[in-house]
Amino acid sequence: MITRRTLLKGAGNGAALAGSGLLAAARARSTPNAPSLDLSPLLPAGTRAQAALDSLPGKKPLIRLSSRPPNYETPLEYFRTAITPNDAFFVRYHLANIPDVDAKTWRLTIGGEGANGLVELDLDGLRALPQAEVVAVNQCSGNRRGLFQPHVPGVQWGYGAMGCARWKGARLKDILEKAGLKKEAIEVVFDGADEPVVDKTPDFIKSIPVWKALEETTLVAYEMNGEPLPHFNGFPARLVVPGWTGTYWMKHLTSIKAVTKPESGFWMSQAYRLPLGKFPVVSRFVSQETAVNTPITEVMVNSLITSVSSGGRLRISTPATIAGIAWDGGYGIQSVEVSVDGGESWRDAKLGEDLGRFAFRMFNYSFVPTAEGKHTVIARTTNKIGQTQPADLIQNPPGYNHNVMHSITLEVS
Ligand SMILES: Nc1nc2c(c(=O)[nH]1)N[C@H]1C(S)=C(S)[C@@H](COP(=O)(O)O)O[C@H]1N2
Ligand SMILES: [Mo]
Repeated sequence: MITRRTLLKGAGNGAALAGSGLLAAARARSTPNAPSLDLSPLLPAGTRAQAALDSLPGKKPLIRLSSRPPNYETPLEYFRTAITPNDAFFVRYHLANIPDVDAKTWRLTIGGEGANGLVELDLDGLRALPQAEVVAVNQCSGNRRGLFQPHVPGVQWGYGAMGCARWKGARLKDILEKAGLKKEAIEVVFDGADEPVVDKTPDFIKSIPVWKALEETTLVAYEMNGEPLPHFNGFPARLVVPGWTGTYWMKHLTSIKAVTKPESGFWMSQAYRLPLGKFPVVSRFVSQETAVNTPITEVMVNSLITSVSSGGRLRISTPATIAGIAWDGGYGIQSVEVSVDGGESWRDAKLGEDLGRFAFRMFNYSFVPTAEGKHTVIARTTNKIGQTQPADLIQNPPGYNHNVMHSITLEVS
């Protein structure tokens, strides 16, 4: 059970650090051991009544939103570094039957009517292909759904249905080349080893357009932050689609098919769709568009304040740092602005190391609070193509693409 007391306690810890100027030191420390107690920052009352900290095998305690299928969110404190540790990386599944995949017997088949032949790769065969690396954010389309007002149904994610890792694997284009791609191929379709428990639930099958499949940065990854993929993040191999939301990042990948007609299964034709024209999307999936909706594609420009939780305290006349992370769909971060007066005035934050255009970019802003009382602190990112975070939520029935500016309240005394 998450009580008001544990929430306040969690917030207080961060604030004490900020006030004493130890925040930078705390951020510099490696993986924190104790998960944050701040389980439901700013979420409408009751939406996450079932949330609790719980450990899956091989994982730190994460925020459990459901266990069958496992849906576990990363607590805020793990976003104080640009790379999210494997054992704290969020877990999202649609289907409850998730087999332990044996690396020795695992096979990946590549074929489909849009390919010239059928090829089978084992793990050694995959590893023998030229290796590529990319640091990229994997963010669930429904990240922050729990913050939607009015409420929308679905997993009530807070801020942590995302993570950023260094992925290593083979380029999908090199894998496709093994089977040979026909000119008529328009999409590439992916399936994983997990299955529905009940027959009437459709298998989780996803596709991407051929142009996205052929991008240098689209990988079939077998390593995450220098380690084999954790079981719950897709062991032994998963698709990595930098710039696009997590739904396309097929885990426990077993089948790749090039096709000449749009994939029509439930998870493409019914789910993960957005009303047309609502979001400033550059990267389109034209073969899946209809007159009324479009599949979700790229990640929206966004940011998150992670150095301190809402409700924290700052000491007057004492230097304080507001820090966090910024990211977008791969256009690159132009600037992060921070307001400490509820949006009246804005100052540029300092940007941290650039780990590549698909990665989390850290930011920090230091100031000395001079007035007592409540301060509303807000962060706003602008990317290199001029997209910026909205002040108001862009409503949509499935609760996707929440990228409203993150706003927290701090008490100065
Ligand atoms: N096999 C399989 N792959 C999957 C899914 C799934 O249910 N099964 N869910 C997708 C969704 S919606 C997301 S957001 C990401 C989450 O990746 P993670 O669990 O490694 O954090 O995996 C994607 N790949
Ligand atoms: Mo997702």
